[in-house]
This record gives sequence, C-alpha cells and structure tokens, in this order.
Amino acid sequence: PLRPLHSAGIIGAPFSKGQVRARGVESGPDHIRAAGLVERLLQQGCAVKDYGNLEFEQVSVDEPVGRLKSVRAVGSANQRLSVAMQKVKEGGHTAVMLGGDHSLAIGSIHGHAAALGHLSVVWVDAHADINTPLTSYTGNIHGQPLSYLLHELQSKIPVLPNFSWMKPCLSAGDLVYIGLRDVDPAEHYILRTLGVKMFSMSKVDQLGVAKVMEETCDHLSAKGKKPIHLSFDIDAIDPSITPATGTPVTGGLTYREGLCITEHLSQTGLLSAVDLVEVNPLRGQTQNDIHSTVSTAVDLLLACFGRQREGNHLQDYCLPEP
Ligand code: HAR
Ligand code: MN
Ligand code: MN
Repeated sequence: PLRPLHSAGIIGAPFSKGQVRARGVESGPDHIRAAGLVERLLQQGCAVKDYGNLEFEQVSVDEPVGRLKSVRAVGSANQRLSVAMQKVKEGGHTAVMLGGDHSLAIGSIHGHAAALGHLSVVWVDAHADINTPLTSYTGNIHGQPLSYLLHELQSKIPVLPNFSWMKPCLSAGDLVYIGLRDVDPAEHYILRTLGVKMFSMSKVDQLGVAKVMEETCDHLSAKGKKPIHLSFDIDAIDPSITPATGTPVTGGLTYREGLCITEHLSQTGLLSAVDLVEVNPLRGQTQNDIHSTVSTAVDLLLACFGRQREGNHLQDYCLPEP
C-alpha cells in the first residue's frame, strides 16, 4: 500500500474566553467532528490522528487587567495548546486546530513555531485581530492575537498574568491577510506602519481570488520557503453562508473563494497547520444556519488536505478489469 499523501493531527480546543459575545464557540470542535471531518479525511486517503479535545484549567479569579477580559484563562489555555501543537508537529502531522475563538491562534502559532522555527502565516478573517491590549475597545483577546505574536509589536505589549511562557515568534513580513472588512483605526495604523501584506475584500474584488492567491504565495516565498500556518476565521466567509459565528460582517468571501484559498494553499505542499475558529453553533438562528456554517468549515478543511473540486483519485486507483 502506498503511503498517504497527507496526515492530519487534529486538536479540539473548546475555549471561548477570548470573547464575551456568546457562549457556544466552545462547542465548535464537536460540531465539526460530528459533521464527519475524520471519516471524510480518511475517505479521501488522508491519514488521521485525532488527539481529542484539550481540557483547560478553570481559572476561578480572573479580574480584568485594564480593559482586558479573562487574561489568565486565555494565557493558561494557550500555554496548553502550544504544548499540544508542538506534540502534533513532532508527530509529523499537518496540524488542525478546531476552535474555539481566535485567541487560540496565540498558542497554535506559538507551538507550531516552537516545533518548526520560522513560519509564514495566512490570516483569513473579516477582522485584523491585531489590537494591542491598550488599543482594544472591547477588551476581547480574540481581537488581539497577532499583536502578541509579532516581534515588531513586542514593546507595545504589557506584562500580563499567565503569558510569561510566550515570546513573539512571527515577523510582519511573513504575514498575509485575506478577507478584511472590519478593521479598527489602531489596527489599520499598525498594518500600514508595519507594511503588512493585506488583501481586503476591496482587493479581492479588484484582483479576483486567483490573483490574490498567486500574490500571497509570491510574497511569502520571496524570503524563502517556510512552512505555512493558515489561520481561518469562519467569519471571513459571507454570513449568508456561515451565519453561525460571534461577529458576522456582511460582504464576505463566497464559498467558492474560500475553497479557492484552501485548495491553493494545499497545492503549495507547504501547508503545515490550519486553525478553523469562531464556529459558534449557538449563534445560528436555524438548523440550516448551523449546518451551512459547520459543513462549510468541513469543506474548507478537506480542501486543505488535497480535496479538489475537479475530483480526486487515490494513488493506487485501478480500473476494474471486465
Ligand atoms: N476588532 C474588534 C476587537 O478588537 C473585533 C474583533 C472581533 N472578532 C473576531 N475576530 N471574530 O476575528 O474586539
Ligand atoms: Mn479572527
Ligand atoms: Mn473575525
């Protein structure tokens, strides 16, 4: 038997304290699994190891630090996730982190970088998630993970409880955004000042998603081929398709544009980890809202592991002889 082309190592991260909009996002991993993620990956010839759901420490006293909410819980959860992520990468898998809210990218990217060194990050999101603890209006850490991760912003991040385990591990030149359409003024200032490559929805409209992917990969490979970490916030997709999420923003990526992004990244051969975050089944108004959101998340993940819309066949496929 031939060796599978892909091997997925799945971590469930049922965590929601990086946002306060609603409970529910912690059940994302179980809903995505219940939609058949593992079975469908196996069916398409991918090896799968499901590491199960992480258990997070209950932080009983977690008073706000300035405006920041649940800092200790977020710090502790991400420390665990970082360790788990390192283990998955050391096992040789392409990591899949099922969230949970987007504050989990802190531990996911940190652990990935701790295992493999320098990374490229493709951040697909309606939001830039690069507020610093001092610029955030909301105090929600899911709007901030990139400010903690970037070397260039290190001096703007105060000392925070339960964050002493982490150090920045990403350079601004190794980050590309796709899908932005709700960016705070401070975030826009940061993106412009650091010269971060970004394809807002306006750019997707102007260039088309195929050109966006070509330019994304050119930008990232210009400074040498590095493993790619895809951090996919389901709210990047238009809420008409993926309504079950905490902070939907109208005017998003189509289903087809989402698949174009994930198919393209899969074909680089460099995709090394994927976060799929902010699926919140409790935010769906109807069963159909939930189904459409979760099944889109599954389809995006299948494309990350080689599923193509033109069709696929296993390497050892043989036509039956009459
Ligand atoms: N920019 C806002 C903040 O800092 C909103 C962030 C919102 N939500 C997300 N992140 N889903 O992608 O709070
Ligand atoms: Mn996000
Ligand atoms: Mn978002």
